[in-house]
Amino acid sequence: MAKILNSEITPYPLYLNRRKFIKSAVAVPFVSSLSFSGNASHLDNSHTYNQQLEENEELNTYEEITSYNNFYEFGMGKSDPMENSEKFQPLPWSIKVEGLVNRAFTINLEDLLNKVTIEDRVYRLRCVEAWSMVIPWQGFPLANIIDMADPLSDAKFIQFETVFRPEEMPGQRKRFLPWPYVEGLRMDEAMHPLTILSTGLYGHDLLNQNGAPLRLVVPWKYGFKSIKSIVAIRFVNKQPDATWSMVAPSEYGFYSNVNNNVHHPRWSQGTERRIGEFMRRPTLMFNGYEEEVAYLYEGMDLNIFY
Ligand SMILES: Nc1nc2c(c(=O)[nH]1)N[C@H]1C(S)=C(S)[C@@H](COP(=O)(O)O)O[C@H]1N2
Ligand SMILES: [Mo]
Repeated sequence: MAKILNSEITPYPLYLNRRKFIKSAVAVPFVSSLSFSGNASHLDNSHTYNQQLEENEELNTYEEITSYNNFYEFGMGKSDPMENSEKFQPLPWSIKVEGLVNRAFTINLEDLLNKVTIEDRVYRLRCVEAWSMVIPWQGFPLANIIDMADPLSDAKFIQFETVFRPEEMPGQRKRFLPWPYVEGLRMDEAMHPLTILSTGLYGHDLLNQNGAPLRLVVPWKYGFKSIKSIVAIRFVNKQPDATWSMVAPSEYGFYSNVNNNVHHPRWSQGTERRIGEFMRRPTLMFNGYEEEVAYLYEGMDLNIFY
């Protein structure tokens, strides 16, 4: 990536204070920080919202996280995003925030990152295809952008849109999916402190295959909700279109909460394969974030709102 605002080397993960984290951290090639964030907040873990992992969980390696991806804009295979994304130019980048708000704005990514504090978040990512990873993200709460935009009271949902650049994204020259990729969250899900916009992982700017330069991460939902390379954030009053639930509504609902009791019509969601492991693991309700998020769905029948 071309523009580097902060050339200082960020010692990777001071925040990884648990022994198993440190163990997996040393196995990672040390990467200098190309972070956009103009502050040293990577080093400040006092306010982070890291989730505790189970004793038997380790971080996936940088190599695993950057070589086994879903990003149909670059092809349908797991190695396609790594192999076909080198032409993609994530900088300069601007994001449009629009719709039912008092303060619509378009902002350059660098300017946006000067207004937020980048935090470290270790999250599980559970793909709907029943594999999973544990990823140390850097990012900031989506709630920060919501505050900046000051939504009107009838803004009930947010829709997100991925960039459309068929010249740089070979998958967009095919009809794998209707482009651009779109996703959505209900306002309370979007405001939830676990929901972040990520700019990096393992102390390194996001690579193209992971959704550079800015992508959503919603750890209690199936991976496809975590939309990559976002150019628009739109406040709306009705449940917005989301790519996979448009394409196959009976397989992918709008909510798409990780739920080990509600199965995909073609496979079970009860277990998962953690990338790098041989044995399958049981899938946890809400991907292990039940205590934090179950209240959002109280009174809803999750067999209907899947
Ligand atoms: N724009 C866009 N965002 C996307 C996808 C995609 O195809 N296009 N794939 C999703 C799916 S299915 C998953 S599992 C995650 C994978 O994120 P990762 O490759 O960084 O692990 O990205 C999600 N975001
Ligand atoms: Mo996925």
